[in-house]
Amino acid sequence: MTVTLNAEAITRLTERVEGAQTRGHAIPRLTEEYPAMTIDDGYAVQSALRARYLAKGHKLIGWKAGLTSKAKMIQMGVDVPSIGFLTDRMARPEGTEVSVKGLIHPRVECEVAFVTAKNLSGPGCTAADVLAATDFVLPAIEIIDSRFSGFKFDLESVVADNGSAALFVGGGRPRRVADLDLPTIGVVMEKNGEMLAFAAAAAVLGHPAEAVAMLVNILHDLGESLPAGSFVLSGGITEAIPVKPGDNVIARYQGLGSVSVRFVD
Ligand code: 0L1
Ligand code: MG
Repeated sequence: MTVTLNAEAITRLTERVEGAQTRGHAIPRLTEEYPAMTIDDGYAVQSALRARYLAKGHKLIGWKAGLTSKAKMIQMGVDVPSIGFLTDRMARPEGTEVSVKGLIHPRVECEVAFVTAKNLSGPGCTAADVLAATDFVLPAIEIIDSRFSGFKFDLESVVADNGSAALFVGGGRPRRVADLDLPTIGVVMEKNGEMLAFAAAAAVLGHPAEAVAMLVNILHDLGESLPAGSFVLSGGITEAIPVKPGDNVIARYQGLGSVSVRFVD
């Protein structure tokens, strides 16, 4: 870990990100004030942010891998995946209306979610370890929201902003991984009846379980592990699609059913 920021700077940045997330206002990327900030500094802010939410009674229910497909990396101009934490307050039920109130510039991503049955820890966690520890997988839509003005950001700032985590919806048909050829599963994303993106799950690091293994190894570097019963988003399979009130989004997963969300004010 190469943490260069002192404790006071980490606290200040954590309060700034928390304010932007909870009040829904955009802020300049953190590297404008701290140009030498490292990705590990970003994770130090993210860990402090997690501690603040948990102290307020939010429950940690899992983690998200982000920037795990070429489409997302190209879209965002980065070449390294990231992770973020997920809490109970971010979950929304499938098929219901999801309010975008308090979100700055929401976008949707279709992802494969994993639910674990055994603890996983790094270093050296592999995709095979992940598959052996997985209870089931299910389709999910992640609603991300970057808090940085004008979408100007960099990986250091995105990591501090918890990987743009905002809301997520799981649904479709949960399946055992042994019954699936996960990388070949096709996914189609539709908005308002128009097909906007499609890809196979292999777009996520060749196999979504690779993204979960990567996440577990980053967790190890942060002094954490992944407990049994965790919900893990493995990363957007296609590029992210902007949404606004009135939009209907449906993600169809071959053999896993579909997840839909209607966005409202
Ligand atoms: O879920 C993700 O892929 C994280 C994306 C971070 C950048 C963005 O806001 O799109
Ligand atoms: Mg995502």
